This record gives sequence, structure tokens and C-alpha cells, in this order.
Amino acid sequence: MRTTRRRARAALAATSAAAAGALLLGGAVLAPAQGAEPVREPWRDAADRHDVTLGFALSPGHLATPGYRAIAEREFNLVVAENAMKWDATEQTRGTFSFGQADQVADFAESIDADLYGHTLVWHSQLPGWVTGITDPADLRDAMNDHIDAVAGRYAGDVVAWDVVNELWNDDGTRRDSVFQRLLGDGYVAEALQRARQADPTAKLCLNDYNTDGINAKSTAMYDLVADLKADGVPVDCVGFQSHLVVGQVPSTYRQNLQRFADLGVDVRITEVDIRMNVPASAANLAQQARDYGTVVSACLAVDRCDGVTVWGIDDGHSWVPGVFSGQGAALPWDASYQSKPAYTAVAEALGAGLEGGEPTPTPTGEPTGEPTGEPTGEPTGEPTGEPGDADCAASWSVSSWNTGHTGSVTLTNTGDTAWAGWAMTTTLPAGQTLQQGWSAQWSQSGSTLTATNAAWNGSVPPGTSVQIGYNASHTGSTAAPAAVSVNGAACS
Ligand code: 9MR
Repeated sequence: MRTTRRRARAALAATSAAAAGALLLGGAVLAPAQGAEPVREPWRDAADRHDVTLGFALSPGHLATPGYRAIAEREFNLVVAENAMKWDATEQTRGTFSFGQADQVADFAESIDADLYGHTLVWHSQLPGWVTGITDPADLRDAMNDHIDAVAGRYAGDVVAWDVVNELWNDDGTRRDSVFQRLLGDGYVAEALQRARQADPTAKLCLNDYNTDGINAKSTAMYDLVADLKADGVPVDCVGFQSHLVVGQVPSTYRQNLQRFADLGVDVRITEVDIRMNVPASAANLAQQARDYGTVVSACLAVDRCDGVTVWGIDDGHSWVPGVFSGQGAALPWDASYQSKPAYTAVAEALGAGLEGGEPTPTPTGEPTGEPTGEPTGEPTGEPTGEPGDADCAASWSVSSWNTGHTGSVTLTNTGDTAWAGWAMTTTLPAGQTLQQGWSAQWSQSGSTLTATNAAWNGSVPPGTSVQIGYNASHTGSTAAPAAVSVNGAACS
């Protein structure tokens, strides 16, 4: 077992080497890739305040490129190996393990004080021929167990969570045909989880898949499996939602889907997000992509058990997308020249990252004091009671509270016939509640009046669609949700 140090989540203040807004790298000072945008607080520092991690998939060879490395060091507090911990990279020959690239990933994570995420132990793809060629179930079971022991064992204590089984489903919710499924049957998932628990007793153990991002047959199959595994006492701690998305197509049930898994008693994570489009990218698609990234991050922040969001790469020059989807790409928050795209700013705003260099920042001076002391007391504490039917908006407001603070999650829906070109929400906070910080909007409080105006990326709200925003507030006893909400001066139902 390697003995590196696990990062203590959210224990860090703004420790990024680039906190001053410029990076010293190999003797060269690099301005963060911000284009004409003002310099933003690093994602990771804003993420720390939410107790979530912002991750990226690392191919360690790319670290030799200064622009790539600068972003990796500045923005992220979680690292996952894009390929280096997979079976074909670690055990190309049976019983002969090579951890060179995987160790580079682990070492880089440690060097930037980031969490290390393990991907992946049991997967039908990137599997050496000697595994797919096995025909005897007992032999395959031995091979699987040995692989889990060696790989999870090596990083035991370092990895915060493992994708133990990856992509086990077909899109229709039936089991994917794989050598594991064929020879070991449905039970291989439980076997792999149990073995991983033995190999690394401290890592969270996850199942991970794509096209499970909204509520559909595939995600429901995953949901039913997780429920069954938990009922049987099998160690499953988390579910990963890859979120390889198409621009403009974040499923409408995205947050609801995350929440239903969280309600099963597992943690959730967006594990591989990228949002592709036809290339060359149009300005309209880049703007939509920004809204989509903002929606993804906001959905995670709105779900108490969401551990964070991992982007599948950094820049469009190093993305798997163009190689697989002909004519598509531009899926990541930085372009191939390491210039930030609107999606970068959208993620920063969703996280409530402030502007650096003396600009006003939406970040408060005081954090809510005290960690949650238990489960949130009371889920949605009431719908706003504005007169229905007299506005083109609906608002839903839920509050999760702890001893001295609470997090409010707000969904504003355009119920009218015309798009909002921008929006301003106002409400009255119950006595004793004081805004601490908010995300996905510009938040302010004057007396008891709370105002949130749209961020740059979520001002446009077509009919029938919603924006999700949130905030933290301190309280002196009353944790009630506000009673009435207005958008653009009109009361919401
Ligand atoms: O990004 C990875 C790419 O470099 C590899 O060639 C590919 C091989 O299958 O895997 C890609 O990562 C995948 C991840 O491991 C699992 N979910 C889908 C990802 C994109 O294909």
C-alpha cells in the first residue's frame, strides 16, 4: 500500500498556489486562462465552502503542457485518472501489475492537496484480452478478486471513492453483456463491492454509469439495484452519474434523479461531465453550454448528498469526444488554447466564486458557524403562498437546517408564454434569518428583503423551464421558508 495523505475535505481555506490570480510555473508567470473576463476565485476554493469537490480527469502526460498544468493546479480539489487506473493500464498481463501512470495521478493529486478518486475496477471496456478470454467462472472470479485486491489495495487510504463497477447496464435497463455478467451472473456486482470493501475499507464504493442522468429505464434499473444491494447489506456507498451530455439536453429530471438516489441513502456525484456540440462551436451553443454546466453544478449543490462534480478533462484539445462523435466536440470549459469558455464562468458563478482583484464578490465574510449536527431537520418546509395565477412564475422553496444555519434551495419556473430575458426574485426572510452566501444568482439582503438577480448564464428562461438557485443563511431559531416570492415584481404561485 502506498502511504500518501488523504486530503481532509473542506478543511482547506484558499490554499491554491494561484490564489493571487497568477501562476508561477517553471519560472513563467501565467495569467489564468480567463480571456477578457475578470479573474475569478478558483473553483476549488468556492467548492470548499459548499463542502463539495470539483474534479477533473487527468492524463498525466498532459501535465508537461504549462497551460494544462496551470489550470489543473488552480481550479480542482479532486483528481481522477482518465485511463491510468483501468484494468488494461494496471494489469495488462495476468498477475503483473504496473502502476507507473496511476502513481503519477495519485502523486499529482497529493501535490495539489486534492482528493484522489478511483476509476475503475470492474468494467467491460479497456479490458485485456486475457480477461475477456476466460471461460471458467471460478477462474474469472479469481482474476477479478486478485485485480481488486491489487489495485484498490495499493491506493487504500488514499482514494476517497472507487467506481467499483462501471457501466453495467444497457440503455433499456437490462444487464449489459460482459464477461463478468456471462460467467458470474447478476451477483458479480455484489461480489466486486464486497471484495473492494476488504481491499480498501475506507474508500466509498460506487457504481457509475452514463445515460442515467435523468429518470429513465436505465437509471431506474440502477435505482432498484442499489435499493436491493442496500437491503442485502452489500456495501454500496455512492452512485456516479457520468453526464456525458449534449448541449441543450440536460434532462429535466436531473436534480430529481440525483435526489431520489440520495433518498435511498447513498451519496451521489457527477463523475464525468462534458457537454458536446457540433463543431465549429456557435456562440449560441457556447452560451447554452454555459447554462447547462451551471444547471449541472447547481443541481449537485441543491442535493445534500451530492459530493461534487468531475469534469471529464480540462480542455477541448484533450477530449475523448471528437474521436468518438464525428463532427462534435467543444465539450469542456476551456478551449484547446486553454482559454476559458462561458462554461467556465457559469461553473464559477454556480459555485458563488467571487471576482478577484478587489472587485465586489458575492462571497460573504462570515460562513455559517457550526457544521450540521445531524440530518437536516425538515425537508421542504412549505411552499410560498403567493396568490396563484397572477403571475407567470412558480416558486418552490425548500430549507435544510442545522443548529445555527440552513441552506435554501429555490426553483423558479417560467409558467408564462414568453421567455424571461432576465429576472429578479424578491422575498421576505423570516425574522432572525441572515443571508450568508448564495449561488447561481447575485444575492443581497436589505432589512428582511432578500433579492436574487440572475447570473450572466441563467438570465434567459424560456416558457416552461426553470432555474435553480440556492443560498446559505444563519438563523436564530426560525428556519421557516419565506411565505411569498415575486419575480420581476409579480407574485409567484
Ligand atoms: O476518456 C477516456 C478515453 O481516453 C478512453 O479512450 C476511453 C476508452 O473507453 O475511455 C474514456 O473514458 C470513459 C470513462 O472511462 C468511462 N465513461 C465514458 C468515458 C468516455 O468514453
